Amino acid sequence: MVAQHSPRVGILIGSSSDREVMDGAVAVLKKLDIPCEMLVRSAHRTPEQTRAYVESARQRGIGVLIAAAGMAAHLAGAVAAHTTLPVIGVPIASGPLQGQDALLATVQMPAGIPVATVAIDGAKNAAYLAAQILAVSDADIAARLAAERAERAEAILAEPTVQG
Ligand code: RP5
Repeated sequence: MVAQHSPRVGILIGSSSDREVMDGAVAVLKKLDIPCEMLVRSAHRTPEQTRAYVESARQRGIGVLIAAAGMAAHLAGAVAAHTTLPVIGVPIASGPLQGQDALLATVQMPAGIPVATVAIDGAKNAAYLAAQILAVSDADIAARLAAERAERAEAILAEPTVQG
């Protein structure tokens, strides 16, 4: 039995230096009222603890995993290797190549082990995509997503038209 407020989305970051960017994902999920948790787990520095977290995720009620890392970004791929839960990868703009390296490392997965890769530093879209995945079987989340989109469209249409 999974408690009502137990996390539905697990966010792994490769380093505490990724936290600032990924706070954007936490904020989106909070706005959509989707419980989540974010923790530092590295593919290279804590491989066993990363695996243990991923393997226990489903039974803890987590439906989607987000993995964010920079440079030689193997975290999302390593996470995907240990679960059939959907995994969303966020390449982080860190190091001299500013995320170009992480983007390629995250997106180029072998067949059968997918990682849904968002843009470099795409923390917010990772959260929206996680919400949309959960919304497939959760009508309340689907309704909140639809309302948020309508709100966003209204705000755009309320912008003034400037006559030249
Ligand atoms: C990656 O290397 C992390 O995800 C981070 O983006 C980058 C730098 O990590 P630190 O050296 O700041 O811990 O593994």
